[in-house]
This record gives sequence, C-alpha cells and structure tokens, in this order.
Amino acid sequence: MSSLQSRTVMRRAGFIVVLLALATANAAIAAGISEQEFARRRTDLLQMLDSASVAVFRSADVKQRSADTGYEFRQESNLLYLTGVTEPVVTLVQVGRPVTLNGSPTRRILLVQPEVLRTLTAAGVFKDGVIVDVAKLPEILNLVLAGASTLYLSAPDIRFVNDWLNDRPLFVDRDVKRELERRHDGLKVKSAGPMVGKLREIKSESEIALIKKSIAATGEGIVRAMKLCKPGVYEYELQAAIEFEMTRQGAEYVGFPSIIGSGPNSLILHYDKNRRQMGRGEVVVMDVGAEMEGYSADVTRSIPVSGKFTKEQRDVYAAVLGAQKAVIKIIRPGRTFADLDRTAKSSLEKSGFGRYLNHGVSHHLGLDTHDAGGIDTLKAGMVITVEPGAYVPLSDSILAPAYRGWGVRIEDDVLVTDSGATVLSSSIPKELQEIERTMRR
Ligand SMILES: [Mn+2]
Repeated sequence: MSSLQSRTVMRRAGFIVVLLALATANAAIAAGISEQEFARRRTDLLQMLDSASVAVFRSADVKQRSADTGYEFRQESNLLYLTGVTEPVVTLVQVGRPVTLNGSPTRRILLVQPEVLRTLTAAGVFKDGVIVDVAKLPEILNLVLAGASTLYLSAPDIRFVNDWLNDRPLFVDRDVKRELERRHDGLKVKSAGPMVGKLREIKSESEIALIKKSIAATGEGIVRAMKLCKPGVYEYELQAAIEFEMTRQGAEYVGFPSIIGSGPNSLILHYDKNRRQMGRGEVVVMDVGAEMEGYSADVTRSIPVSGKFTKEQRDVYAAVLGAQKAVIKIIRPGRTFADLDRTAKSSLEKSGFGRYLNHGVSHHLGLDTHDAGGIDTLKAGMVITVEPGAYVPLSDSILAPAYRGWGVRIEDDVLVTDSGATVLSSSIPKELQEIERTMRR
C-alpha cells in the first residue's frame, strides 16, 4: 500500500470515527417518551423498595456474530423502560436509602461509559440522580450493598450457558446469586422482574402511541406482502416486502424474527426460516411485528397463496375469526387471561375445530413482544394480543384430507379500556373478502 493510499485510508477512518460519534450522540436515548416520564418510572420503582433494599439493572452486552462483527445491539427492556438509554455497558442502581455520592445524597445512580456520560449530561437527562463512569461499578456496588438486606437484580435473561468442555449447563444466575450472598452477609438476591413487570403492564399514553406507530408500519408491510403474494413466490420474498415497509416507516428492528409459514410450515408456531417456495392452493401464515423506540407490534394474518380461499380454508378461517371476535367481545377489566383462552376454545369447538388450538391466545405486548406483566386479571391500560388459531396436523383422522397439514392464525393487538377493548390493528385487512380484494391489487 502506498503512503498516499494509507493517508486516504486514515482520513477515511477518521471520518468514520466522527460519524460514529455523531451516531452515538443522536442514538443514546430512545425517543417518544419524555424524560419526565422516565423519571416518574424511576420514582415509582423506588416506592416499591424498602430502606434496606437495592435494585440493580444491567444492560445487555454486544454479542459476537463472527470474527470482529457483533450482532445488532438491542437494550435490555427493564433498563430501557427505566432510562431510555439505548447503549451497551450500562447499569442503573436504585437504593431504598440514600447514599452519598460526589458529596450529595442520592437514590438513583446511572453508570455508563465516558462518551455516553458526556452525551447524557449534554442532553440534560437523569437529573433526578447521578451519572458516573461505569468503571466505578465495583466501588458503588460495595457502597450500596453494605448493610442491604435484599438485592433485586435485573440482567439480560441468561438462565444458563452450556459448558461444552464438561458437557453440562452452568447456571449463571445461580452462581451470581451464591457469590453475592457469600460476599455480603445477610443479603438475599431476588429477581427485579416481577416488580418492574407491575409497572410495565399498564401502558401510558406515549407508550400506546409508540405501539400504534409500530402497528401502522406492520400493517403497511402486511398489505404489501398480500399484493406480492402468488404461487411460485418464496416465503422470504413476503418477509422482504414486510420488512421493507417497516424499515421505510422508521422501525429500528423487527420485534421478533418474522414468521412466514406456508403450507406445512403454517403448522409451526415459531417458524422463521422462511425459505420455502409457495404453491397454488396453500395458506401462508404471516406473524410479524415492527419495533419502534423499543415498542413492538405483533400481528398475524393468514392468506391464501392464490389470492382466493378454498372452501376448506374458508371454513377454518371463519371459525378462527369467529373465535377471535368472541374473545375481543369479552375483554374488559376484571376478565382473566384464562377466560380469554376458554372463550376461544369453546367458540372453536362449536365449529368443530376446538381440538386444533394448542396455545394460549393472549400475551402482554410492549417493550418485549411477550411483554412483562401479570397474567391473571386484565386492567385498563394493558395492551394484549388476541391470537387464536387452528392447526390440523397431517396425521389427523377426523377431518377430510383437504383440511389436513396446514393451519390458520389471526392476531390483533388490543388495548384494554375502562369499558371494554379497542383493537389497535383494526385497519389491517382481516375479513375474508377484504383479504381477497387486497390481494387482487
Ligand atoms: Mn403474539
């Protein structure tokens, strides 16, 4: 390489460094939620801690994909909920009893890398606490854990890693807990999950607005896929159409790997290989969701590959749609998730497809696609999915052969209100005729 070339490379490298710095400055905090709301969430959490308790929230790490390339980083949801910070190597410490730091008492400490510290300080966030260099973590943990009786811990959900050399699982969580309890006399280590889940299960106005944005982008993608779909097209082409629209609408991520399951793949709940070429007369299940500022959509539409439902597909589709509407109809505060499952089942039973639903029909939706929160009683402000399905295995011997070896799922995102439910994804084609009309383009 000539010196001229190497100078150009160095200049270009310098340019890239500047670009990265700019990207960091803009991307360190999620948009769409005000700093006052983040501060309120931190206060709400502090109110759940007694004076001898400490809560620690740790960010995810960048995972290696190959050589020096990492997987795209995504913040751990509890930490994102409490701070909005989208950077790796972040820890939030909240203490029941104030500790003195930099000369003043505080109950909220945010530990970040030096360049993030500068960005957050310049942005004027976390004024209700103290931001310090993450290098001080051991020192700060010793300070806050001295005399503490309970540590509520939240970290990316690694239950175990497999120690392949000895062919056994290493329970990381358990080892961390044991080590902490050994080092700090009388300390009990518990998960912070349920505590934050209580806060996260009720959505604020701004959270609902972000979920709606994700749903709108998802809907654009689904309609584009409906128009593209025909025999001979590959599952990944529908995935591309859907994710093209999501990205174009500003989604940073997909909330979960897009599920495009045609023919026999429609029977696999979390099928995400999306490699199959679709054939005439088949059904394709598209279970997808954009993610914006951390908030995910989760919508499923099942469509006929040829653009027109067969008689058997119509039967199954109408039964599943009927079950979905029956569930949505009974949603209101006080109902339980079990009520929703029962309603879907009994509706499907009436049309003879009851035995072909093998999963729960609802989960919370928010920062996680399967969001945190209690799964007993519904409350106003919760956002949940309603997703019944019917999947007739190839080995079935009850229904006629034309019903076997494929399935249908229909999923919408629903806000629980004081008086009932609002379907947030209602503008995405769902009725039989509506889907056929959209596919005719
Ligand atoms: Mn779902």
